[in-house]
Amino acid sequence: MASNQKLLNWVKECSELCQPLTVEWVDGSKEESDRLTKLMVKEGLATALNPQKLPNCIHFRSDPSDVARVENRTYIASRSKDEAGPTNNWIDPDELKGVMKGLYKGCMKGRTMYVIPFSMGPIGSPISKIGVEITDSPYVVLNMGIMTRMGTKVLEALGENGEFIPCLHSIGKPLAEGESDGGKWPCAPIEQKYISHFPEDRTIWSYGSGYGGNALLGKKCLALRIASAIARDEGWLAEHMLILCITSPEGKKKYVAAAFPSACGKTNLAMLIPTIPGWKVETIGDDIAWMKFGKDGRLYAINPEAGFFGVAPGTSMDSNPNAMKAISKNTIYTNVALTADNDVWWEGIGCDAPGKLTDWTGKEWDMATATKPAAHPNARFTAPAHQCPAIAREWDNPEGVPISAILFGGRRPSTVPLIHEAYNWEHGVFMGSIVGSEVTAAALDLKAGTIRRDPFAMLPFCGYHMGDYFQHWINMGKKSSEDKLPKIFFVNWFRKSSDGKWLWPGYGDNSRVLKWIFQRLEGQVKAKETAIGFVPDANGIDTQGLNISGSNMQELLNVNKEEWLKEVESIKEHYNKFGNRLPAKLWEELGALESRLKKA
Ligand code: SAT
Ligand code: MN
Repeated sequence: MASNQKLLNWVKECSELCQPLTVEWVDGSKEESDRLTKLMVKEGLATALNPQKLPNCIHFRSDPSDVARVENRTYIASRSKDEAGPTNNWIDPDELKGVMKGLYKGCMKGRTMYVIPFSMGPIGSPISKIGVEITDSPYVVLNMGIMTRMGTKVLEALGENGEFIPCLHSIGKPLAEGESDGGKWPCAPIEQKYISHFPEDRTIWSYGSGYGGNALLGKKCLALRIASAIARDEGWLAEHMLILCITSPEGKKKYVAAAFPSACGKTNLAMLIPTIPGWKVETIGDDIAWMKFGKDGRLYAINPEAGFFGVAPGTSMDSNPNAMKAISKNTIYTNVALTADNDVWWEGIGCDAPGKLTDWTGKEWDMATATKPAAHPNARFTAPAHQCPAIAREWDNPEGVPISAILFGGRRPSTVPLIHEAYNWEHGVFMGSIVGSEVTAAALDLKAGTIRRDPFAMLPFCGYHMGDYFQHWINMGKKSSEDKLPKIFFVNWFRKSSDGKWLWPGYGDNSRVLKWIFQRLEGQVKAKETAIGFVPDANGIDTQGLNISGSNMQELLNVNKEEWLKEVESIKEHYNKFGNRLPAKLWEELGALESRLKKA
């Protein structure tokens, strides 16, 4: 039982407001997750999967309206609108709290209120933070048990006077006496969904959705939106980045962090199996990095999470064998399709559907006649990080790992070369600020296929004014010296030829690009100085054993002046959105790029 008076008071306040049937403190034990699983299976909300094929795995089908983050219902309710900036939805915090208190009143009737103490990052690490999520969703409890360090051990670490971030969540579907969910995933209609952040109070209030980033409040809400505001105040970085370790054939290790927008292959890169002999890649994290300077002036990163909440479709033994192995047991599947013998299936799993399936909506599905995918494109797996065969031994080291390189990237069919390197930190910040990507299914309310700017892959996740966030990145570079700061690179695995074909094989062959980065860090390889940064020489990328034509390679590394001058115009439009809070330094970088291009 908790001894933290602030926590006890808050739990009491929430239970008086939400009026649950009972309050249960989550301990994080195996008995507890077994009990909750059984309960949900019994109520028809979950399916226990085939224990021979997928031991201790369960399957959930969400409501068809509750399948992804809802950006148009996500709010940064800072005291002033200007503080939230042009990229966030804003409502006055008092007004929003008023509306939400109305919704929370009695919202847990007929349900259990779970109190989930959790730690983002290894318990006791100087970089970690403790949160407590209150929820009426056992699905959330089970997922948080995988995605975070959860339960009694966190309460102990919190102690009597420890600080925690309060995260209140309700699915927004009270039950009348004797009523049950009737086997249907409970959630509120879209206009009642609110994913709200109060950055000054360091508080999260989420209502109406049971899904992923809307409901697992440690992830995007705490570890990115609230943490980014804390990080600005405390002088560190909370980023939407994977972390990996690359080891050369000589046994030298380097740690790399990389920011790509959602569904651009962060998980695949984090778990990559190199196709070049002698090189090794190990995983530290696949989605979020918290980074602080160490006493030695280097930037140290931890993965604040303890599991992977990955996109299932497209994951196969070809695209990501490490992920496939990681999700072979103790995994929660959401919105994938089921086979007749309760195995899972999804588009891009690497084999045809074995007979008729039940699709993610619960209907019979036949590959021969299907008009819609069997798995939702944003179907997910939730799996413990330690189950990944490529997990680095140091993945949960409380000290973190020293970062040598930071990568930015996105889906860019044209213009952006396979890889280029920034001239210095500030040029690298410029690169981060112009990240853009083709839109995919991870965000519900955007048109697929268009390109949107997604600076630092943080567009939906920055908890304050993005112009100030850019300035914070510039300021971070002043805290150390250029030789100790990570070098910054920009990658693009998604460039296409003029006839619309992928130019680069991607996946394991991305190790060839990582090798170039490694060699640049070691000063082992020269590069070509172009208007946009350093680009590999014609023979810079190791293509041995790869069936790729010289002309494709040339196209991949090409910096086209006309295309880039168009890009400059589009960056100006992008920058104008931030008004006078866009750091002057970035306008300077853009001007310098333009004049380099014109001279080229
Ligand atoms: O639903 S999550 O926010 O956890 C995943 C994503 O959309 O990137
Ligand atoms: Mn993500």
